[in-house]
Amino acid sequence: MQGHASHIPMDVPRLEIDPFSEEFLSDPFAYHPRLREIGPVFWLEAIGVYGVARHEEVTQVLKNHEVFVSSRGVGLADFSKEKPIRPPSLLLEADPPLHNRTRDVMNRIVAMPVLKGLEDEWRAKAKDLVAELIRKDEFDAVIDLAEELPMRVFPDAVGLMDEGRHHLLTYAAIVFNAFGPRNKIFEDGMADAAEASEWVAKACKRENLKEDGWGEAVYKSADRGDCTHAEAERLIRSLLSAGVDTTVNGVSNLMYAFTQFPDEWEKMGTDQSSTRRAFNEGLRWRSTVQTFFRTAAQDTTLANINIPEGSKVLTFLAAANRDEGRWENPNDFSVTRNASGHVGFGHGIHVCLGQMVARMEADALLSAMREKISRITAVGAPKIRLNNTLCSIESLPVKIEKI
Ligand code: HEM
Ligand code: OVM
Repeated sequence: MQGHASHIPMDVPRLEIDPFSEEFLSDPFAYHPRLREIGPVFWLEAIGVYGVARHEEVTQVLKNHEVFVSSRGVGLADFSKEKPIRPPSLLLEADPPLHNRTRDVMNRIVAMPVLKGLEDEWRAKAKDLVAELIRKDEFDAVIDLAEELPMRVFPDAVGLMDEGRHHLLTYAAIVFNAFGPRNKIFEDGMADAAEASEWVAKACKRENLKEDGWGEAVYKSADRGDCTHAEAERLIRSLLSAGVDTTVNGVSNLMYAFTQFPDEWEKMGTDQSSTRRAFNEGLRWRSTVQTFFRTAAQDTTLANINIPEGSKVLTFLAAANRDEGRWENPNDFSVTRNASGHVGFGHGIHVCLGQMVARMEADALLSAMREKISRITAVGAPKIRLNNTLCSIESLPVKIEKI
């Protein structure tokens, strides 16, 4: 079976719970305390991999990219043994020196001056959206809000063709499911896979990208010789894979946080330092990207435990972000907390390329909302969407009070 190492380690605590089971993924936060308590490193029998759930070991694994590599896949599948479902990402699934080169190319595409040039437009779009929302007293914070803003700003920034943009969310769900095992959650998501993948492949082609977007900018880097044209196409695929579903669910999870802690909304100001702090705290409190794997490229030790070459190690980012050894009252969502040091965007050389993009979307939305809305409360139970990697919400009915 996939992921099953032949050896069973005797020197680490072993856990039966499957972190990709429906029970676990329906409420991962209920299981995280056990993962953190059992020891700094544990063995997950159900999938035959090591796990780390404390802030200290999660950051260590992510920092030590020479030993804990990404090129063998950041999902359960070991690319040295199994064929990946798609050609590997040149960023996420690459090690130095390739990664240095591709990351340099892409850092320039989403550099601060580029983003600053889009800020006014994004803030205006956020204000329009909020004006539409506050005409109603109740709306769905996922469908009407969290899915709307990223879909109004991101595809335009990349310069994507207009037709078929809805495939972006389907495609991302498939990509994030594929980091886990080939379970029912993965199979169910594969229903629309062919169509969505074909659309994404087409959207990444130079002839289908608009002149003034990030996509064409990547091809211009290739014209200058910073990467090949085939690499440019694959790098644009990274933007399409990681750029929408992440921010959608980042906003959904933040709105869920506010419904659970309704007094926090009024404590947040409209200025950038307030909205930034709140979004960061949302990512700590309910991390959108729950887990990523690494593969040990050599025999090594972690917290004095031997990890043999070829072992997969599952890093529980979301659990690290609620480690009581690192955070005070970690289960409280507090917009005044300084959540920096959270690993919701990862850590080390693979730290999120698009974090400033995500932050700018969130700032625009939160400040526009906070200017018009004094309180947000839930009016129905949220509906969770199961995904092997993402903490995802399908529906979150809310009621607002206007200022
Ligand atoms: C990497 C989370 C938004 C593009 C990562 C990683 C995490 C993450 C945890 C680290 C992966 C690893 O260590 O293996 C998030 C979250 C987001 C978000 C929570 C929103 C709230 C975005 C956006 C983009 C993006 C908007 C595109 C503009 C990428 C790319 C990588 C990455 C390309 C791979 C970087 C590399 O390997 O060097 N993200 N992300 N992300 N993210 Fe994001
Ligand atoms: C990529 C990619 C895909 C999914 C997620 C991600 C969170 C990156 O294709 O580079 O980062």
